[in-house]
Parts: sequence; C-alpha cells; structure tokens
Amino acid sequence: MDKEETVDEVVRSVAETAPHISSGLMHRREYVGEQNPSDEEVREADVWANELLKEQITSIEGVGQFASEEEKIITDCGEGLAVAIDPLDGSSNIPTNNLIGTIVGIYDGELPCKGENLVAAFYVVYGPLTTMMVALNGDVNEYVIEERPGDDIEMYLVGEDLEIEDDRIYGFGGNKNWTEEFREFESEIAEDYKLRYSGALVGDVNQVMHHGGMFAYPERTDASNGKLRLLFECNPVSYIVESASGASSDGAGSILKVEVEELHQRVPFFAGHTDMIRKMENSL
Ligand code: P6P
Repeated sequence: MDKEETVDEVVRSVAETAPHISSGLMHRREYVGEQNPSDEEVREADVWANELLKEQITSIEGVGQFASEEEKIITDCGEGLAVAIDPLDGSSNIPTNNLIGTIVGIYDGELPCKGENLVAAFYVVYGPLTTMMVALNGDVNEYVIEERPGDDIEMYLVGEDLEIEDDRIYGFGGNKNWTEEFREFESEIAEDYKLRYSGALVGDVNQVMHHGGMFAYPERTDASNGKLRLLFECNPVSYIVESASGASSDGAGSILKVEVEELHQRVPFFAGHTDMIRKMENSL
C-alpha cells in the first residue's frame, strides 16, 4: 500500500469507527479513577475509544507508529507513517451532552516530530450529526458520516475546499489565569466579535471553520505552555486550519514549526483567520 492509500485507509477506518464511539458513550460516562499522561482524570469512554481506535489503526498496512494522548509511550506496529490521536477530545463534555470529538494527525516521520511532517489531519465531531473535517493535499473537505445497515457507513460530502474567509466569532479558553497582555487583547476582540466557547477544541475550531474567527488557549499565569497538547491536538488542528487558508500560532509563529521535545508537550495555541492571528502576534 503506498502512503496515499494508507492515509485513505486511516481516514476510512476512523470514519467507520465513529458511529460505534458515538453510540457507545452512554454507558461509559464515569471516571475510572486514573490519570492520563497529562495528569487529567480519565473516563471509561476515553479508555474504550482509545482501545477501539488503536486496534483499528495499528492493523493498517503502512502504519508504523501509533501514539495517543491517553498513552505514555509510542506503539511500534511495523513500517510506515506515524499516527497520533486524541481519541476523545473534550470528554468532560459527555455528562452535559456538549460536543466532543476525535483528532487524528498522520505524520511522515519518526514520532515525536514537528507538525511540518504531517501529510494529513482530520477530526470527528460527535454532535447532532457525526461529521469529519479532513485536510489532505492542501484541501479541506467536510463529511457527514451516516451509519448504514451491517456496520457500513456512508460519507456525504457537505463542504468542499473550505476556506476561513470570514472573521465573526472567537473562543478563548483558560480565562481564570490569563496574562494581563492577553486579557487586554481579549477585551479588544470582545468588542467586535461574537463569543463561542464550548470547552472542546474540536467543537470550537469547527465553529471557526464555518463562521470564521479565532480559537485560543493561551499561556496561563499558572501554566506557561497553556493546556493543549502539541502532537495530538495543536499540530493536526493547525494543519487543517492552515490548509483552509487560515493561520496557527504559538504566539510567535506557525504551530507546525514548533520544535518537539517530548511526546505530551503542551503549547500555547491560537488558530483561525490569518488577520486575527497576526493581530494577536503583534499585540502580545
Ligand atoms: P477548559 C478538553 O479537555 C481540552 O483538552 C480541549 O478540548 C479544550 O479546548 C480545553 O481542554 C478546554 O479546557 O480549561 O476550558 O476546560
């Protein structure tokens, strides 16, 4: 299988697994009393979704490494591309029935490696619909995933070659511990833009992909690298946003150029309309 075929197989495999994840959350809402490598409480759904996706992805020919936000170490599974996932982004939203998602980055390089090595990235949003936003070969396309009889799925193309052209909304996390500089920046933005913040990166970025605007989870006074993980969240989402003519930043420049020191590294994260990102970089 060549690299393109492997990428297509990873996308298809996660799309086929998505309806199982969505329907299997109901009885897996509770915490299991363990922490993930980022010292966050883990729900049964996090563990289960990770195992489901790991089994699927590591069995694909042409996938050589698998890494997950839920696992301390990288799994070697042959030769080829490296797949890094956040199996259930925003799982704390399950009890309140808010949006959650799955984030996948496909790297052509030895993990942990820079976002510049990404060859594809996509995320699933579990909401009123199950949708998938896929960045591949410079294009960003959105699909609705419909479960069909016999464990089959249909992927309906509902958004083709998406671009972030408007700038109407903003969603900034970590507000209890913002720096003074960021607080000033946010108060300027709040005058002109509509606030949309759900507590799940995939849901908030998906709004930016549709309405235009900016998402941020900046450094905090108690966490200089913010909260979001570079390899599993920020790199794949940045690849998608930049493929849609948007911009990403760690405050200084593209997330995809950030050096990687360790697997679960956190990074201050900004992504969205290019003008808003540049305005932020010039303000902070
Ligand atoms: P807060 C979810 O836990 C997550 O990792 C991202 O999906 C989301 O953007 C962020 O944390 C939310 O953090 O501090 O608002 O709960």
